[in-house]
Amino acid sequence: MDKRIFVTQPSLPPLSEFVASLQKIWDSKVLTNGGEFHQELEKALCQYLGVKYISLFNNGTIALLTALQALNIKGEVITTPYSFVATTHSLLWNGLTPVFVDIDPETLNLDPRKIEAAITDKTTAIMPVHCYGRPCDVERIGQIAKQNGLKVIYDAAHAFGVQVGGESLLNFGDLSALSFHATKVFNTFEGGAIISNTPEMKQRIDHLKNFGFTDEVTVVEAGINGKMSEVNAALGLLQLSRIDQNLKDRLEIATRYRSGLSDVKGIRIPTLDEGVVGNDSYFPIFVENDFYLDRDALYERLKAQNIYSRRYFYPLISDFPMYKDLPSASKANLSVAANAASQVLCLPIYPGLTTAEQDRVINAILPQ
Ligand code: T4K
Repeated sequence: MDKRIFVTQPSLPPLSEFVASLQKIWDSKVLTNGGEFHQELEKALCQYLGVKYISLFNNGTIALLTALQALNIKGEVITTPYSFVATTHSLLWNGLTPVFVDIDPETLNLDPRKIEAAITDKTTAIMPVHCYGRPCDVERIGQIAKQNGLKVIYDAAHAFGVQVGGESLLNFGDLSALSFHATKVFNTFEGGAIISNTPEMKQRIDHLKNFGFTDEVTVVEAGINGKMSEVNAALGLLQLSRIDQNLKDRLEIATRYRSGLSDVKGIRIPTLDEGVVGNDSYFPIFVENDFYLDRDALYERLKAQNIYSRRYFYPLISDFPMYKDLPSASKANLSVAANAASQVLCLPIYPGLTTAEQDRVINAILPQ
């Protein structure tokens, strides 16, 4: 049997480099609470990403929870059902009511044309997701938010390094939350961050992620422990030194998949708009009705050949038990998302996936 191929595999620096960083941590005995590696990584990421302020977190979910706290979000929040479940869980953990709005079939993100109809007098924010690192219609969402006095918190877990018109996608909205999980383009084992636009907001977020402490004896808010450790931050610095090569490797794989699969009847591969620099964090294909197999049959066929693709994002978040009874979770309200969830398959993509392995994936999909 051929070697197993998973949907992703984390990139790692040479162990010897990491051991050298660990030695420094062992020598200093500073393990966490905003040590040197933490500060250095914040600076390096601001520069690399082209953002003003960043606050590092222990994971993307706590970053989302904290972003909602930082903006005092209450009541109802408009969001997408087509995402990883952490997006909506962050609302529930803040005592907020998610209001699902359908997605656009091209961007696969919240459809701005449908947002306004979902706004009520309880709506205070929009939480869109740049799904697969594909940019939301940030201009239109920004206009809608402004006209209706709403905050925008982007779940940018997939959007590391993505640019639109030469600018970081992370600069749009009030806040953006990133994930540095092992499965992401840039990983710190576990990790995350919030991007903010003012020094006051960064400070508030930094207080919130450290129990609300502002000094040794003063607690100004009911904060949480969202801090990234020195071990994760040290790893992040090493990962950052290789990120450009990693993104290049991803682009090469995506290009090979595109050329191998673009003429296959019934397989739709979404493209990026002009002016967008993507990150190829995922490689979604959509298995349409005129393909010779249905999506689940193709998923099983790949699995039988030791290729572990994933159905990100099926089921829809709105189909999970804690959300399915919300009025906005109805199938009729979310038909585009339901269709995408029934057709999507994310193919393996990660630096180190060999051309022979890529061809194994392509050949396993081609009609036999
Ligand atoms: N918002 C969005 C839009 C997100 O996608 C996510 C996370 C979040 C928020 C929350 O961010 P974090 O709190 O996680 O920082 C994975 C990840 O656990 C999750 O981070 C990610 N989204 C989601 C899309 O995918 P699973 O359940 O699919 O992961 P798992 O363990 O099945 O891993 C997939 C494959 O990756 C494995 O088959 C093998 C490989 N793998 C995985 C891990 C963890 C490795 O080779 N090494 C590893 O350490 O959820």
